[in-house]
Amino acid sequence: MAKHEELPIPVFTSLAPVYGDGSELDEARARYDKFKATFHRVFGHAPDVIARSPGRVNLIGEHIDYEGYSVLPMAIRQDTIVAIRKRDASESEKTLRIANVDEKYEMCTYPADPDQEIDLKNHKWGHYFICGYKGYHEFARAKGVNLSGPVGLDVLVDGTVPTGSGLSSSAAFVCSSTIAIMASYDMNFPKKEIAQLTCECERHIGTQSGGMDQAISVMAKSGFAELIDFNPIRATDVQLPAGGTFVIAHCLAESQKAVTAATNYNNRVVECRLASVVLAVKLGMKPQEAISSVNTLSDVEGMCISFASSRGSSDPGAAVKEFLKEEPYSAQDVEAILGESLELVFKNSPSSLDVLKAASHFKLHQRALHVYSEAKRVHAFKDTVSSKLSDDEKLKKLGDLMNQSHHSCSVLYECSCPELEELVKVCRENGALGARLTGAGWGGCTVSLVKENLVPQYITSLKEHFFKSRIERGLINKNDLDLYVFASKPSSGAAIFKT
Ligand code: NG1
Ligand code: MG
Repeated sequence: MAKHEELPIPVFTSLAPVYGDGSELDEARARYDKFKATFHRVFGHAPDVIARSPGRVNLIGEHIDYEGYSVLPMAIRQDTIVAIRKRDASESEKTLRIANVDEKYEMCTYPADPDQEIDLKNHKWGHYFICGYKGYHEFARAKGVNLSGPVGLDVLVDGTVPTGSGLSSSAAFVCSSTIAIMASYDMNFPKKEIAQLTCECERHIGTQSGGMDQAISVMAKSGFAELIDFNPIRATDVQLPAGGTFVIAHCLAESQKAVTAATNYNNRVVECRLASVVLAVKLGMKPQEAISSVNTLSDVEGMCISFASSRGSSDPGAAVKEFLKEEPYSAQDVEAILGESLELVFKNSPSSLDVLKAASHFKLHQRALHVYSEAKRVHAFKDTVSSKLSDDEKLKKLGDLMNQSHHSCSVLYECSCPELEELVKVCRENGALGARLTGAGWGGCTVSLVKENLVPQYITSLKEHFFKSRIERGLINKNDLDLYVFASKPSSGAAIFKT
């Protein structure tokens, strides 16, 4: 039997394989009926095809995918659906019209030219569709497929993943767009190729993302979390222990990653790159060779472990403690070690040059220690799940690992924020076995592991101790509470619906 990741995106003629057969299916039916009616109202035709792709919650393994390390997310029920109808060129002008069921997002219009530049200085919600559009054309071209375009597209989007929340609304949108575009050309490819492709698509928005979000959104299987490996992308099913449930809660600070990339997300990618190149040089590699061949901390892990073993340890962190100073590095400090200006080191990466402009120092020691320790925690999590411990013992250990992960994100990686810290504290005080920020951080959600039988009471306590005062302050509407705190089961990945 072909491996899961070798299979193409499933194509369905009904919603049940994705949305089950309970009340969720009834809700999905109502949503899709309304969606199709809206499409007809806006564009005067029915769509050719609809694709869906879910958001995700990352259980453990934060800010390490772009360093080449495995992560362990699960898909959530909330998703983005994208409907497309191709207009042939004779029918009207060659434009992409992208509408949203949510009126707060105004219709965006773009030229149909797949080589258009995305105007990153003027962020618009429709840019995420264009990421998929550009990326899919590049992919097809590389495969030698002729897309006989450009034509015009009518596009409608409906997303239920809360934005800026660390639940990957962006990947849900980019993946569903890319897959809908692919399906509108009546094509399909193995999931692992689509996971790789969609990751490259999303980089058109200017974040130097790893591939976790797209990989899980494309490859998820209902009932399982997945261990995602990179280079090459691979997904291994992880059956979570019985008796535990993951609860997601929003700290109500929104993180707009596409807008803050230079100081937050891309900054950390650059710091990790500098840490790995400096480590390589300290461990004996020639600076020019390090600059040209070392990109991530996983590239220098072997060298770090060789050093560690000379000290009787197997922990690459031993090399970090020995060779990277705890005090922040200035650009000049790093340039003195590398014998090269940082502008030249990053000359091929405009978004990294933006980081250099915005940064006054680089915390190489802390970022590298986080990455190496977090990479180990992912494997400890997976090993715990498949160990012979009782379910209760497993849950306790998984909770501890989640707490350690949060500590590392907060103290070493500094991607938390006061609201997330408060919420994590409230989660732990109210019975979570473990709680941590999830996703990029700097706002967004926490994920906590809770004994299944305590979930209703736990959610009530979070409402009381975290959300109530925020409702009183008018930050959120009481009726929307269930959007901000909910339990989540592992759901299924991307799908195509032919109507
Ligand atoms: P979110 O939470 O969606 O912003 C981001 C990256 C991931 C990963 C996490 C941190 C994108 C699309 N996603 O996720 O690849 O690096 O942060 O673990 O940039
Ligand atoms: Mg995102």
